[in-house]
Amino acid sequence: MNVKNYLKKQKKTIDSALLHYLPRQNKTALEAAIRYAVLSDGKRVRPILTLAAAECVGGSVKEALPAACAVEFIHSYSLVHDDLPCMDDDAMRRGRPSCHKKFGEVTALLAGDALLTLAFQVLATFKSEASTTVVTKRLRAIAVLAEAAGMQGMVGGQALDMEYQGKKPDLKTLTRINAHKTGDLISASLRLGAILGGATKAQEKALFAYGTRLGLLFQIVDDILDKDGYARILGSKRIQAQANALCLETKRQLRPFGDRSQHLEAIADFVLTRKH
Ligand code: GRG
Repeated sequence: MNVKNYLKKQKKTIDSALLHYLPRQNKTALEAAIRYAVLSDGKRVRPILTLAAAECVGGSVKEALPAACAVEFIHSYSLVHDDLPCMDDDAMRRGRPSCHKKFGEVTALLAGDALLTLAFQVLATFKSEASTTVVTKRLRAIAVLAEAAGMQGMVGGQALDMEYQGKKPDLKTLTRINAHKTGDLISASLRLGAILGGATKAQEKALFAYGTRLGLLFQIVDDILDKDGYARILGSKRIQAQANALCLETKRQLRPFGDRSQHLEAIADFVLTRKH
């Protein structure tokens, strides 16, 4: 299956799983805002990575799906909050008015809070007959996701980014901001897939190494597309060469998996060549 079809198929699986956890209807403004924030045209890159990581270690998509949804809920909340006037102040998101433009700041803020909480509810909810192994995996997943999303991770990166608003961070600071703001959730998406898929410690480490590099690649390509960040500091030619080299290094982390990692390899190429 080529990468486009693979991504389409996985996105469909994820979209219907997300629906399962969301309010059924827009009964209140809060419910409408929550559905609006999630059910828009996102690429679902992070949950796709979770499923691909689980597959890569021979695990089941079904077991990894709640974690994939949890990651997308965290990502959706972060976009809602990031667009608020007190943060990046963006009027548009995923090709339509951002959540606060549509529902007002109070409802958007609360929708983000609810999505953050929902992510952990999804991970912490399982059938009463769940095995000790499943419960242990879920507990680890909760800890990994909390660390990646919280003050040592995405929120910490966002705080540093806010500190540098209107200033030009040097390359080292920019890399620190991106590693946490964007990178930590991407690498956690892979770790979650590894954990739920039953990876060995060495496999989890390799997938995490792939994830940290992919996170940086994702941000570099974002900057190339926006002519911002790294592209502004290094120039478009140098940064494109760095992105190409980083993509190779990212894929090298998958060597231990042989053929099993073909989707993750294709995703790295997709991230490098994406146009939006
Ligand atoms: C508010 C706590 C808090 C954190 C915000 C995610 C984030 C942290 C900021 C977003 C700023 C931004 C546009 C960064 C560039 C990289 C990025 C995360 C892009 C959006 O992710 P995609 O391209 O979006 O995966 P879709 O819409 O496809 O889900």
